[in-house]
Amino acid sequence: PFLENVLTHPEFLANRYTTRFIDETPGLMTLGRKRDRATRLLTYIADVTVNGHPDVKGRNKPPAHAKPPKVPAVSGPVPDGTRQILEREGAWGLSRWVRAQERPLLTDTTMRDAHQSLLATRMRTADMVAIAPAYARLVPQLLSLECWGGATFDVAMRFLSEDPWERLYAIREAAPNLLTQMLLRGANGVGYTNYPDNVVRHFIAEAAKGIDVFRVFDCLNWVENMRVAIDAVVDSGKIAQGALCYTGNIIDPSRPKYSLDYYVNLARQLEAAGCQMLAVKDMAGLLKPAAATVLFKALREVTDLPIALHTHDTSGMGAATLLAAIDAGADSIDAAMDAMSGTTSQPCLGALVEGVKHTERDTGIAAHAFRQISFYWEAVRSQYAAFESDLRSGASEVYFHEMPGGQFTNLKEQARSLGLDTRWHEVAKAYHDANLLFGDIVKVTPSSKVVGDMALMMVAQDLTPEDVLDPAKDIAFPSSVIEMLRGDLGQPPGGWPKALQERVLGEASPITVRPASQLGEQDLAASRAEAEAQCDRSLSDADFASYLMYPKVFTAFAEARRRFGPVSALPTPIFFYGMQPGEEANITIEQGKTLVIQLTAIGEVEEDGMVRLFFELNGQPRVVAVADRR
Ligand code: BTN
Ligand code: 3PY
Ligand code: ZN
Repeated sequence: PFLENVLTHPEFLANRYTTRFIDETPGLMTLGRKRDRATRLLTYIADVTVNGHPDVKGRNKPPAHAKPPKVPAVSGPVPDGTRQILEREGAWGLSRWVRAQERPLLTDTTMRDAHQSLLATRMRTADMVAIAPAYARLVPQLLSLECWGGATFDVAMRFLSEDPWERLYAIREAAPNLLTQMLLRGANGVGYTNYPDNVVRHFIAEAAKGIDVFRVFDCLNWVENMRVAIDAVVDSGKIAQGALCYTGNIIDPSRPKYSLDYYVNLARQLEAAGCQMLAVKDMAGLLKPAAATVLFKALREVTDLPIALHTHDTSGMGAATLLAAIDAGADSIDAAMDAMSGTTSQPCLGALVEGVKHTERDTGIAAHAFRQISFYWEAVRSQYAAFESDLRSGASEVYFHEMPGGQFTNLKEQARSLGLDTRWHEVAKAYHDANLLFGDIVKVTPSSKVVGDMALMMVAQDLTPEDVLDPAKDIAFPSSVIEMLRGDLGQPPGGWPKALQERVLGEASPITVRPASQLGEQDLAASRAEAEAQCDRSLSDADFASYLMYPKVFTAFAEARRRFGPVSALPTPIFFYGMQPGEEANITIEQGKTLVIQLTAIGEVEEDGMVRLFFELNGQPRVVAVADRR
C-alpha cells in the first residue's frame, strides 16, 4: 500500500516528487487506514474492473441495451402522509385511523420482500434511495414502505458491503411522510437464532429511530416467544403489528392442525399481547381466495384491530386472494410495484389498484403515479440480471411443498450448488416430507431453513422419510435440525414429534421453555468492548446492534468498508462490473461532495502480476495498481 500511496499521490503524478516528498507528506505513512475515501473507492473500482465481483461471476449480465434507471421528475413540498398521523396521534391513533378507512390501504414491499424474493435480496441502497422522493410525492396515500428487516440486514453487510442503518436513515429522510416498515423475526431479531432478551431490546430500540411499523412474527407462531419483541416495540412508541403466519388450508378438512380456530385464537393472543395491528403473513402464498374470505370475515369478528394481508404470488393466484380479503374486510394489503411483482414476490400493485377502481373500495390512487415508479424499477431490475432465478411462471406446486417465497429461489440455488439442480422436484418433495416428519410446522425463517436443510440432506443421501426414522440407519442430522428439535427455536403447537426428537437428540434432552429464558442477559458492555477491540474503533449504538446480530459478518463488513470506502455510493453497474475505459461517473459520497471519476485506460498485466488502471479523479490523473486475480 505504501508504494501504491506514493504512486497515486497527486504530487507524485504531477512530477513534483522530490526526495523530501515522503517527509513532507506524512499521510503516506499511515497506509490503508487513513487513505481518503476517493482513493479507497478507486481501489475498489480498479479491483472489480480487473477481477470482477465474486457474486456475479459466471452469471447472466445485464442486457447491453439496458437503459439507466430514470427517476420520475418530482419537486416541491412533500404532502402529509401516514407518518404525520403517527407523529400526531401515536401508535394507537394510527391504528384507529387505519381501521376507520373505507379504502384498503397499501404497503409497498418493493424495497424489501420483492427483491428478497426475486433477486436474492441483492438490491442496493442507492437504487432505493433514488426513488424514495418520488414515492413521497407521487404516492403519499401509501400506508407504508416495507424497506428493512428480513434477510436485507444480513445481505447488505455480507454481500453488498453496505450499512443497513445508512439505508434506513436515507429512506426515512427521503420519504418523510410515509411509514417505514420492517420485518422482525421476533426473538430471532433479523437473524436465524434466538437472542438474549436484552439483545432483542437493544436492537429494537435502535431500529425504532428509523422504523415506524414493526411486523413481528415467530417462526412457529409461538406467541410466548414474541412478547419481548412486541413489548419493546410498544415501549418505543412505534407500531407493533403482530403477524399470524399462515400455513395449511383452513377450508381443507384434512389439514385440521391449522384450522380457522387456530388463527382466530392466535389473533386473540396477539391482541392481548398488546399489538396495535395484526397481519396475516402468508409467506408461501398458500392462502386461497375462498379461505381468505372465511379467514378475514372471522378475524373481523374477533378483533377491532386493523388487519393487513401479506401474500406471495408464487402460484399466480395472489391477486385473487387479495381481492377476496379486501371484500371480506382486510384493512390493508401488501403488494409490489409492477416491475418487481409476481411469482415468488408479492402480487402486482398496479393491477390491484385497477382491480378495485370504481368500486366501494377504490384506493383513490392514480394509476399513472404507480406506472412512473414502476418504470424506474423495471430499469433497476435489469441491472440485477445476475440474481434472477429461472422461475418464469406460476408454480402451483407451492401448495404441495409450502416453501416461503423468500426461500424458494434460495433453496433452488443451494440445491444447484450441491449438484442437485436437475433434482429440484425431488427437493420439493423432500421439503414436503421433512415438514411432515417435523409434525407439520409453520415454515418461515428460520424454521423454513431447517426444513430446507433436512430436505437437501434427504435428497443428497437418497433418504426416504422411513429411512430417516429407521433406528438401524446411521444418519448425521444437520446441526440446524438438532437445534430445532432440542427446542432452540421454541415450541410448535402440540410439541415436537417424540420419535424423531429422540432419534435426532440421542442422549441430549430437549427444552420446552422459551429459549431466551435460558440464555440469560448478555453482558452488553463486555460485548461492546470486544467488538470495539476487534474493529479497532469505537462503535455507534447502531453498529453495535449490527454486531450483536451478526458478529462475524459485521466485523468483516467493517474491514471491507475500511479497505474499499463507501462502496454503497457507487452506481450498481459499477459496483458489480467496474468501469469501461472512457467511462465517466459522478459519485456523490456525501451531500455536496461529488467525485467525478473517469477510467482512461487499463494497462497490461505486468511482471509483478499487477495491473495499472489510469483514472482521472476530479480532473487529476490517478494510477491504481491491483493484483490480477483472474
Ligand atoms: C467482501 O468481500 O467484503 C464483499 C464482496 C466485495 C467484493 C469486491 S469485488 C472488488 C473488491 N475486491 C475484492 O477482493 N473484494 C471486493
Ligand atoms: C424473512 O424472515 O426474511 C421472511 O421474509 C419471512 O417471510
Ligand atoms: Zn413475504
